[in-house]
Amino acid sequence: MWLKLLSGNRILLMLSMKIDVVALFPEIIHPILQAGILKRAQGAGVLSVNVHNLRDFATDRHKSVDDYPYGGGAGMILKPEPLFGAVRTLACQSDARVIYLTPQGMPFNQPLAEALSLESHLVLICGRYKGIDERVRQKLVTDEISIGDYVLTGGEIPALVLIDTIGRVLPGALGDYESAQDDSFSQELLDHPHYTRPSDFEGMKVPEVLLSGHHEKISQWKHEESFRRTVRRRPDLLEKSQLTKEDTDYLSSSSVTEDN
Ligand code: 4FV
Repeated sequence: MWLKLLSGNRILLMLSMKIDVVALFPEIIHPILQAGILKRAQGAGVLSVNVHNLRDFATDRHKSVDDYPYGGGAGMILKPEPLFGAVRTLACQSDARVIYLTPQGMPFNQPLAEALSLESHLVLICGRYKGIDERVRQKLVTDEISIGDYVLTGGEIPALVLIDTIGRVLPGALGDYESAQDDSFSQELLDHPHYTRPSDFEGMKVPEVLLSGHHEKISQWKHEESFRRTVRRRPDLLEKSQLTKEDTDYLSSSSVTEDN
């Protein structure tokens, strides 16, 4: 943790986060960490990610990590010994959040990512096959998180979703610190349309207001577009968002349905 002096003598408290990942296929995870914002965040010291092969914690001479389920049924279960060995080794000195990625977990979303980004140490357990022995969940796991209501072949991709989403909101990870502020979901509204040069592409023109330099009108356009897009595509998000008087007027106005 260290302090970074920003312009206008604002001080930024630089937190660094450590993430340990326990996976049966660590090779799936490495490439994603060596590119873009995640690579820069590690280079800037705000994030360190260590990926561990579960098989390295196997205790029997066959290095087995899975076995048949008691009570029968299809699929294999990840054994307790390697998982207990891994978590006890990795989370011993710290008050780490031990997160098991599973379809039975709490839904992952932006507010949860921002909450987890305040932690100093996460240990991510990636499942495989039918799942993990229940005693790991009872004794070691502090949080169960799902990235969505579908079934993947393994927990490696969900772990990467967490690392990427959390990594980019760590102070100092993104170039200009402010940019995560106006993302989709950070205001509980979907993001507004974006345009760049040329202002006229094959006859398709950029909205005049964006070329006006009139900041008040531009931010009003951005909010209205975000709001309309949210009304059309994700009205469920509106329950959580603070609506302006204009928003509620718009909702009660007839033009809601007209907007395609
Ligand atoms: C998953 C999800 C997920 C279930 C069986 C791994 C798989 C296999 N994890 N959100 N959806 N996990 O599908 O987090 O063990």
